[in-house]
Amino acid sequence: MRIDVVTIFPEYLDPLNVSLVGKARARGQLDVRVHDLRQWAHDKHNTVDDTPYGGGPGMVMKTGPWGEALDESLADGYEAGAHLPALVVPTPSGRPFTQRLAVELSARPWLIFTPARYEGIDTRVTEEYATRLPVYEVSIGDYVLAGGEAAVLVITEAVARLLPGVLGNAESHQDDSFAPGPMADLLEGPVYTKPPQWRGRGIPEVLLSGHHGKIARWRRDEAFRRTVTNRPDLIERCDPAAFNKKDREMLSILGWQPGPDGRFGRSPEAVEE
Ligand code: JB8
Repeated sequence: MRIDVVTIFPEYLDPLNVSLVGKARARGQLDVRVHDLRQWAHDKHNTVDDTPYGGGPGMVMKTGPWGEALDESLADGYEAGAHLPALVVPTPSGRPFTQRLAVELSARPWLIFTPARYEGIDTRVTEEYATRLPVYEVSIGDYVLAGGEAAVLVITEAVARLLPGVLGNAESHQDDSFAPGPMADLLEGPVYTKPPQWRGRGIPEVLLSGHHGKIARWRRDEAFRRTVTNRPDLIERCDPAAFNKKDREMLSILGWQPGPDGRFGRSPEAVEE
């Protein structure tokens, strides 16, 4: 996969040289090019922003530098043999970034990220490139960053670990919270390793029992416990056909019952805390 990033803070992307993504680059599985947007700002002060039409606070990133940066990055990638680029635009107004979207992006050969600063990029830039390319406006969560660079780090890591050969067997992603697969709709429960006693705290006996069936059931119960507490929305939107008898027992213990539509919700008599 090829990834281009155009930014006014190229140093902000230095973490892409570290750990999983850094290793994928060193192995040639990922070709990352970081570009300084100011290369394409031609006035004396390398201006990339201007005041917003219609007034209001802050500044807006200008069309000119982004247009030249994207045209040149596109031409360079095509010459290098890459094809079907998709533009990924981090913005708090974008669609939520999810594991499903990470999987979709990981199937593309070439991503171009345009992390903005200030109040964002003049809308005509994404409009223009959307006539030629798939454009994904993406938000990594309901909070506001000072710019899109941290979102690029997040999205790149989530995507890179899905590329063939990037994760070793030891760090396989089959069972991750949010990975498509058996645990798709529940969070993962607690995990333990050596030593067996630490500051008076032991290991749940079932994990030492060697009963694989009981261990799997315990893990699923703990997954329900954690999901009910931290992400009740995940239970509410679950297809109830995904729950077996033991699942339903656990949900009942946790104060959840099927409603008229079969979907689970918190029992009316269940009291918080
Ligand atoms: C200026 O919170 B965010 C985000 C915030 C931003 C920009 C991009 C993304 C650009 N502020 O996802």
